[in-house]
Amino acid sequence: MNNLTYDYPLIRKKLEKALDPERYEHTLGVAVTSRMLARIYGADEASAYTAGLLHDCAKNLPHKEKLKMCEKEKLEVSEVEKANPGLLHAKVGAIVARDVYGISDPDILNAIRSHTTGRPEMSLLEKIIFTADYIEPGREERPGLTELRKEAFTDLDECVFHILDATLRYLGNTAKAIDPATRETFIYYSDRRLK
Ligand code: DGI
Ligand code: FE
Ligand code: FE
Repeated sequence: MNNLTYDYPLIRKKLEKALDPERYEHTLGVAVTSRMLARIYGADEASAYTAGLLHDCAKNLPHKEKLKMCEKEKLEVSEVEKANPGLLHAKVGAIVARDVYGISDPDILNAIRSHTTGRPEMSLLEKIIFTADYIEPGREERPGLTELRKEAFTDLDECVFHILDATLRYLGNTAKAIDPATRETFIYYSDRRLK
């Protein structure tokens, strides 16, 4: 249980300045959805709301700035990330959440870091943020989204698997490079279903 309290009005005010209006709306949708999932699955609701609010806090930073921060933090930037610097908003987001928003809870920082690609053996909070990001009410319709929105509240691991499956299909159609983490996460959650 996390006994920390967070100044949500202040966090929201800073986020509203840092993000474009659509991204800010998305962020509120992810935060509330994460909180509902936390209640269903017995995760800490404050952590879920906080991680949901902050998961995209680096989304509107210029690519150059994200790359600079990775260098400063000695974070490795892979070839796939160099070709798709948008991916960096997740790992840079964890740094911004720590340094700009004062978050120290490692589970919250991990949930921000892993929210785009996922990772094998995600914590409950990480799975909640990963899922809420995909299903929040403001997300535009896409094939299977109605079913995923139901499944998120009944079988979280199966929903994580289906989101990864949909993401890999989408990436296959756009010919964008797949991050090894996305593939590893897919294989991990695919293998677990068969056990
Ligand atoms: O930041 P959001 O738009 O809310 O959502 P997100 O952080 O899940 O990012 C979504 C984008 O990330 C979407 O366009 C697909 C892309 N993405 C996810 N996994 C990979 C990926 N892009 C590449 N190139 N490779 C991946 O493995
Ligand atoms: Fe994101
Ligand atoms: Fe998001």
